[in-house]
Amino acid sequence: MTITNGHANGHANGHANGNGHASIATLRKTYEDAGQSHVFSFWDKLNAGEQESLATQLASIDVARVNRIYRNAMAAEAPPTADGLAPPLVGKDISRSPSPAPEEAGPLPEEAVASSSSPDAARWRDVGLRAVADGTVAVLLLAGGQGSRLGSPNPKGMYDLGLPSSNSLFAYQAGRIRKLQALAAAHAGKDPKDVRLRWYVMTSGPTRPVTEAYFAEMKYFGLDPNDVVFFEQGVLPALSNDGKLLLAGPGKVFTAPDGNGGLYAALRRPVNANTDMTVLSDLHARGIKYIHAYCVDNCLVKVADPVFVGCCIERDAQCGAKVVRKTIPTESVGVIAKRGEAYGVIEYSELPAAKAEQRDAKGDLAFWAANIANHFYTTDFLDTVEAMERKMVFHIARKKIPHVDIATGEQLNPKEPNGMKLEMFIFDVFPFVPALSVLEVDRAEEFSGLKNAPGSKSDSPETSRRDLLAQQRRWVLAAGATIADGVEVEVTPDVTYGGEGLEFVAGNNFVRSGAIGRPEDVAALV
Ligand code: UD2
Repeated sequence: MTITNGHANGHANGHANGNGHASIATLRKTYEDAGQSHVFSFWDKLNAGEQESLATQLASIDVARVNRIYRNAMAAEAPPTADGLAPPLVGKDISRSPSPAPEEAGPLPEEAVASSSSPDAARWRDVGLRAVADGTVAVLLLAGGQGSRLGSPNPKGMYDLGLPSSNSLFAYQAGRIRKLQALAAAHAGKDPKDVRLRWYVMTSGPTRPVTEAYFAEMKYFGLDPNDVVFFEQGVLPALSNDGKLLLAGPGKVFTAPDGNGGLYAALRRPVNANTDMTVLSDLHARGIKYIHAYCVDNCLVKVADPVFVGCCIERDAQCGAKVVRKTIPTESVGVIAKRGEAYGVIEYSELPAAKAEQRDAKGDLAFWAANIANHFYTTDFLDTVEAMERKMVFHIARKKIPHVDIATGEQLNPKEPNGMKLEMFIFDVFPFVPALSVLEVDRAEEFSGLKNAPGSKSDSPETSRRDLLAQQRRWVLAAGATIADGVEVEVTPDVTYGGEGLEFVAGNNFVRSGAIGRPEDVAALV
């Protein structure tokens, strides 16, 4: 059936298409009612295929919800009004975050924080290893970020730090999963093939195809492909500062991942088009009770860390978060703080300078508990997030967004932020949690972010490589070996998870740099 579609200029624009284009008029009306009709500015210049793809994309966007999210995000960002009350938020979707404004937050009380260096850590490790051996633990990797600051064309997990092993971040994380499976099996006296850690990998539209292809090319780093589940977070349109959808091109709205807090909605969506299995349904089907969620870009991450998992299980916590001591007031990390009766994270982009600079009686940073995007959840808790999601406010990330100038059709690449991406933050559920389990860990052993381009002074490929090899040097020396100056000895996760099991290097003096993935690799380096 051919539908003709009269235009203002009388130009009949028939499409051989079923009801797809009968709804163009409906789509136009929806966008006009939402004050977003400019997205059709170049419609007449698009060919049939381009019109089809734009119509499909526009139909997939709930533009009224985008407007509500924009209004509420702007209201949440606005300072409290003269009467001290925050501006009202509108719509059924989003109400004010339950947390008091960052200005009212207080430092985290010391008694709220457990430490991985406490004598309890050995017991926590035992509890965690048993949970892994019992198959009740899974790993959730946040890998949907586009890594724009790093400037790499590929997803961050594929980044090669130039290590002797050439292992990527994904390879290290997969290796740690494999090693932990073996450690847990040995700890519980089980057959290693019976102990499996399921790995849920959250990608975003832009990172999914390349990530899946890389895992396949690397043969899942020796893991069973059936234990690796890819799923995808949602996207949201990017907006101009006055809330208008930005066009990436004449026939395409600019969309971006909806923030790592998009995880929660993504857990409830089928993991791919060929199944109705969701991450949540899979967790329940497999009796998985505990999840360790972590950031792809931390080269030191202890994947499914049994000390952290055990600590949270013992404290009967629904959610947990690892923290390290913040270095400087301006470090780009969220801080965990007391917000009302609960603990919540204030992101670095929203922490008032006065709070960032505030010092305690000892002269240390009052807001010292740096969030390292390393979280624990119970499956039961994840089941409850949908209800609280509507209270979670989207955050505004002001960015430089390439777009088409609606008036001239010119493609613009701004040098300054010209618009915003709306993101939900993964830690915005913490205010709903009565007792967040906070575990302080040693930064040198557990946190080195890969955020910035090569040559940057912090959080760069060079600092990641330095911190990872420094950690492994400490392990090798502690195991009784010596290393000549300038020599780099890498010990991959094939031989150790956290420095254990390196007895085989004792008494050796390493005079050549290289990677040790098996004890027999030592001979070539001494
Ligand atoms: C994150 C934390 C910050 C601090 C810092 C430490 C959040 C919101 N902020 O800041 O408090 O812990 O890390 O390094 O967690 N990601 C997605 N989808 C998205 C956006 C991000 O999966 O839409 C992933 C991303 O792949 C990465 C993680 O979330 O694994 C953190 O994202 P980021 O690097 O954008 O966050 P950052 O460094 O601004």
